[in-house]
Amino acid sequence: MSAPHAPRTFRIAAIPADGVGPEVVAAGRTVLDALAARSGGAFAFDWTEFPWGCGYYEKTGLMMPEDGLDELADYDALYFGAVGWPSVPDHVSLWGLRLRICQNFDQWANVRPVRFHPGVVSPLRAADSTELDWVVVRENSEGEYAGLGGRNLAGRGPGNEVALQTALFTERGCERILRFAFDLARTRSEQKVSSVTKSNAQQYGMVLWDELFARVAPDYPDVATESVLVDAMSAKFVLHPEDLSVVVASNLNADILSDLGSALAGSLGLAASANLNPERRFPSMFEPVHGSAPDIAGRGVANPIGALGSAALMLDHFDLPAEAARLRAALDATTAAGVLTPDVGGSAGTDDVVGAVLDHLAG
Ligand code: GGG
Repeated sequence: MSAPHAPRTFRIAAIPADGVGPEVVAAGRTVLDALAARSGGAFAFDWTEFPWGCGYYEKTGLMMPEDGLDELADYDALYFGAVGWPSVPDHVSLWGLRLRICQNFDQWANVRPVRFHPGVVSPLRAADSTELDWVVVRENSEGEYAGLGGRNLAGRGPGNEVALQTALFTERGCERILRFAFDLARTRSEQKVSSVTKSNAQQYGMVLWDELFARVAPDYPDVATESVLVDAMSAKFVLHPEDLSVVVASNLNADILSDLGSALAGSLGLAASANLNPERRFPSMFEPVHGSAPDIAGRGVANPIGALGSAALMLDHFDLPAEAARLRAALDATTAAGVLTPDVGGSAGTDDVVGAVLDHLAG
């Protein structure tokens, strides 16, 4: 008699962090554990929670311990909530936790799918019946978020302060994210990559990006391409969403465009994301696109769909595509049934949404 398969146990570091982060991470853990319980022992999750974030900062002066990256390095994945709280300057909390993790673990590809959710009214869907199904690919390691620059330059007195914020574009960094976008486009029904810059005004880094896009594109003759300025692309998101499939842009531009995209889909609360280290030398991190939303924190009304969609991306990363599809189908069935939080026009609480998702998974 052959021995039963040993279950695959995925070790996950949960970092709920701030505001609504703990509520949506708890939602994700509940749903992922339910999927594991239904897998007949095929896989399991072993969770460790790290209580880092602005509360930790208030006690220690740090967003995470000095050796926090060492603590995370051996996990199979990181499941993140949201960072930011009014008592801590936003740049301190962001750089002290989320960006510290992304940059040190070389999570250079931030994948942000944007799509309609059944039952959710969106500004675009109200206008016509266009389907929306894009992926925004964000360069996640350099660009405008390279952390380069300075203030209080020598020789300038009060009232004359100058600040420099330098964007870094490397040939390696740009080329790898462009190839990532092309490879992703090849897996989709519409094989097209739209590259976004502002190279008419930013004449060094973004011109390098454009040149690399033109150099890489011939390696993917089966994929359609366009190069669009970011201002024009913002208009295109609204006016011609049907023209888009994979949109690749620098750190800042893609951050802005993906927020616009998720608002067009109905709410920032719906948007999922994966911060990937494609080489798998370091753990990748999965998190909703939304921030900590202090105005609704602790009220039980945070939309968990973005965090649950991020859990689906994590299942893809673990090579469990059928489980990821099952979870996405349960999310769609939940929104289609009108179980919606207030940000998408409903009156359901976070737990109601989780309950409905669990019911659909069980059904
Ligand atoms: N869950 C994502 C999150 O907490 N975002 C907060 C934020 O301000 N992020 C800026 C960024 O994505 O670079």
